[in-house]
Amino acid sequence: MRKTAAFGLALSVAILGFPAPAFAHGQLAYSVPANQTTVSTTPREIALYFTEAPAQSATFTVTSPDGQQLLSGWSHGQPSPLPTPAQELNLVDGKWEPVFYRTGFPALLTVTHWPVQGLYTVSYQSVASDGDKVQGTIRFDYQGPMTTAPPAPAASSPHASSSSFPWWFVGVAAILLIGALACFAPRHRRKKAD
Ligand SMILES: [Cu+2]
Repeated sequence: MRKTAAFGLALSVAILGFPAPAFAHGQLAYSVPANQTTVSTTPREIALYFTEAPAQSATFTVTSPDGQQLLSGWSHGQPSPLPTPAQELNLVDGKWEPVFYRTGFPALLTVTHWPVQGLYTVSYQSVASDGDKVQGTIRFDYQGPMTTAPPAPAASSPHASSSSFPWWFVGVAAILLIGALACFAPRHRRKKAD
């Protein structure tokens, strides 16, 4: 009897102290490539599907078997149906009720290149909308062709920089500045004349 009580206490401490992933929200439900699989193609990106859209502040890494960082950026993708519903638990009137999520909200991670074959590690770190920690790691075995790194974004490549830099913003800022100067300058002069 005492043993059972002790076990029950230990169990509740374990549950309270170390919440299982199912107790947390906004978790990873699915990925392409999937965890613990072998990849023989050359994906341009890795898709991580969460049960809610990952926070803008989420961070990701893609690490090659030899430790190279290969993430060049990420974006939110189109929500799409999960192949199998993901279960999370919601506390309803003091009871944990299972909730099934059928839609995945992806983070699309762009990979610079695939320098070697072997075990790649993808990690994610975010915070769910209710404050739950969202973090974990997936691994897959890349057996596709090795690809080379794209040319480094050099300063001698004005084309690349002009396409991403919002020059229109500079134009708008300049117009606003000129407008502001035009408004303030005469008043200042008049005051001085007085
Ligand atoms: Cu939660």
